[in-house]
Amino acid sequence: MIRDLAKLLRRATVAVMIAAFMIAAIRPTPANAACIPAPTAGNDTITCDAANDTVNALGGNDTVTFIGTTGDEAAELWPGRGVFTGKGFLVTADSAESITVIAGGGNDTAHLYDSEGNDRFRAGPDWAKLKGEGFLIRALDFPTVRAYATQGGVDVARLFDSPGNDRFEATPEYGRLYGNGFDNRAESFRYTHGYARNGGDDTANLYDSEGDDRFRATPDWAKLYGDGFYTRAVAFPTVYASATRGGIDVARLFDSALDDYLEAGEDWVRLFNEDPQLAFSIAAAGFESVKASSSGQNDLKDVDPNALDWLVAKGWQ
Ligand SMILES: [Ca+2]
Ligand SMILES: [Ca+2]
Ligand SMILES: [Ca+2]
Ligand SMILES: [Ca+2]
Repeated sequence: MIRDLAKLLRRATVAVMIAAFMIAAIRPTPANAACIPAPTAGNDTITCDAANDTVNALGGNDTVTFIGTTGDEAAELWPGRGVFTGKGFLVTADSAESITVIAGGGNDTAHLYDSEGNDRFRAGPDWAKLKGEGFLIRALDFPTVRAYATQGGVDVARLFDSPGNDRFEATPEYGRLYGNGFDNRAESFRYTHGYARNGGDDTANLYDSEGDDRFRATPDWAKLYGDGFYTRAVAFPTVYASATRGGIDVARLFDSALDDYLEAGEDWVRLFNEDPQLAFSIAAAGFESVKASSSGQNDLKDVDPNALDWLVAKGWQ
C-alpha cells in the first residue's frame, strides 16, 4: 500500500516535471522590448537598444534614440523613419519627428536621406545631422556617413574638419570631407561647403563639370560652380581646382595683402605665399582662361611663356 503510494507520487512528480518543461518550451521568450517606453498619441521620448523591435511613435512630436553596441552596425534614416541593424538584430522606428542613432563603437555606417523640401545637412568628425521641415535625423560617432539629397528642394551640405590633417573633395555630384577616423559624404546637394577651421594641414580638391564652370579663389576661400552645382572650400591652406571634364572653364585668383608668388606651367597656375602668418596655395589646372590679380608692388611671378595664351597676370613683377 505504502509502496503503491510512493510509486504514484513518483509518477505524479514525473508528470509535473514534464508539464513544467512543456510550459517552459512553448512559452514565448521574454518580450524583446528593445524600445521603451511604449508609444502614446502624445509626445514620446523612446530609447531603443540593439535588439529586435518595431516601434511606431504615433502622433505627437516624438523622439527616438537608437543605442548601438561596440559591434559594426548600420543605420538608415529618412524623415520620420529609422532602421538600425547589427549582428542578430533589426530595430525600426516610424512616425518619429526626431531620430538619433549613437554608434557606440565599431565600424558603423549611417545613410541619411532627404525630404522633398529644402534640407540642411551638417557633419563633423563625430556627428552628422540632416534637418528639414518637421524632421531631424542624427548619426553620432559614426566613422562613415553618407547623406543623399535626391528627393528635390534646394539642399545645402556643410562639412566640418577635425583638428588633424583632413581632405575635402568636391565634384558636381558629391562633397566629401574625411580625416583620421571619419569620412562624411554629401551626395547630390545643390550647395556643398567644406570648412577647415579646426587646424591641421588641410587640402581641398575641387573638380569641374562637363559644362562651362567658374572657379574663384582668395587666400580664405575657393569656390567652383556651374550648371546645377556649387562647391566651396573655406579656410583650406591648400586648394587644387581641376577643369578636365570639358566646357569653357574660367578661373579668377586673388592674391593676399602680403608679397605673393605666381607660378605657371603649360596648363596649370599656382598662386601662393609661404609666409608663416598666412601660408596658402591655390592651384588651378586645365582652365581655358585664368586671371590672377596682384594687389601689391612686390608680387613675383615665374610663368612659362606658353601659359600667357590663357593666363592674364597683370601687375606681377
Ligand atoms: Ca556600433
Ligand atoms: Ca530635399
Ligand atoms: Ca583639419
Ligand atoms: Ca567644365
